[in-house]
Amino acid sequence: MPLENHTANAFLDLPPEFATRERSRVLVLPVPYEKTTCYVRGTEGGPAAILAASHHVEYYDEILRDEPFRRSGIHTLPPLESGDSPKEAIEAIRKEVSGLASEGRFLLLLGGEHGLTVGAVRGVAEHAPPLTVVQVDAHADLRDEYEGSPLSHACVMRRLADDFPSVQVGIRSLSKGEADFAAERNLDIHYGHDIAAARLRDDGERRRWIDEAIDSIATEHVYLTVDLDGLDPSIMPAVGTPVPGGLLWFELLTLVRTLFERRTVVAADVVELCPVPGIVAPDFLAADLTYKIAGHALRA
Ligand SMILES: [Mn+2]
Repeated sequence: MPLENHTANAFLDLPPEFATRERSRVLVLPVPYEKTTCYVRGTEGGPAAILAASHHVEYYDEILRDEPFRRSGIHTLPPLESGDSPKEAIEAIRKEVSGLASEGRFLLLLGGEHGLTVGAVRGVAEHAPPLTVVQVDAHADLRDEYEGSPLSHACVMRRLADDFPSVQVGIRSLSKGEADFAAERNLDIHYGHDIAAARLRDDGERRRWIDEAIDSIATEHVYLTVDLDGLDPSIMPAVGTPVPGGLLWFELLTLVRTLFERRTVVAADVVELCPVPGIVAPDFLAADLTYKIAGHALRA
C-alpha cells in the first residue's frame, strides 16, 4: 500500500530516500518501445504494468534474507520515448543507455519489445567491454530479417552476433535457417527440452545446464536479457509469442543468482511483457523478477 511521500509510478514505490537519482546504485529505465511485434501487440504497455505491479512486491527478499534496496536505492527514470522507425528508436536507446552506462551504475531496462536490446547492449558495451549477452528466451532471435525488418524482435541476437559472444537459454522456437546459422557459428544454445529433461534427473544433475551455461561465458562482463516468453506460458501467459516448454520460476532465479555469483553482470533487461487485462499474475512475476535482479545488483 503506498505510503505518504512515496514516489508514485516508480519501481517498488520506495521511500524517497531510497529512490534518489544521486545515491541509487540501480537505475530502472522504462522503455515502452514497440515497432515490430508480429502476433499479439501490447508490449508498449509492459513497463507501466511492471511498475504498477511492483508496488505490491514485498521489500524483503526471502532468498537473499535481506531488503536489498536499503543498500543504496533504486531510482526510476522517466520512460524513454524512442524515434519513429526501428532504426531511429534503437539508435536513440543506444545513445541514452551509453550515457547512463558511463555512470557505472547498474541499468535495468523494462520493455517493451525485445528489439530494444540491440541498442541497449551496444550502449552498455561502450563502457564495459568485452561483454557476453546471456539471453533467456523461447526464440533464438537469429533471423537475418523478419517481415522485411532486420531490426525485428525476431532478429535481436543475429544483429548482436558479429560483435558479442552469447549464451542462449530456454530456446524452443527457431527456423531451419536459424539452426543452420547457430551450427555454423557454433553458438551456445541451451534448449528447452534439454532443460526439461534435467528436471527428471537426480538432484546433482538437475542444475548442470546452469553451470554449463555460465562456465561457457568467456568474458567477465555480462548483459542479461530476459525475454519473458523464455518462461513457460503456464506461469507467463502475457507475452506476444508464447511457446510451451519454458523455464519455471525457480530455475530462472537459480540461473540469475548463479550468474551474479560467478560473473559481473553490468546491465539487464526484462522485455516482452504484453499485459492481459484482468490477469495480474504475469505482471507481478515480471515485477518480482525485476526486483530479484536488482537485489543481486545491489549486493554485488
Ligand atoms: Mn522471444
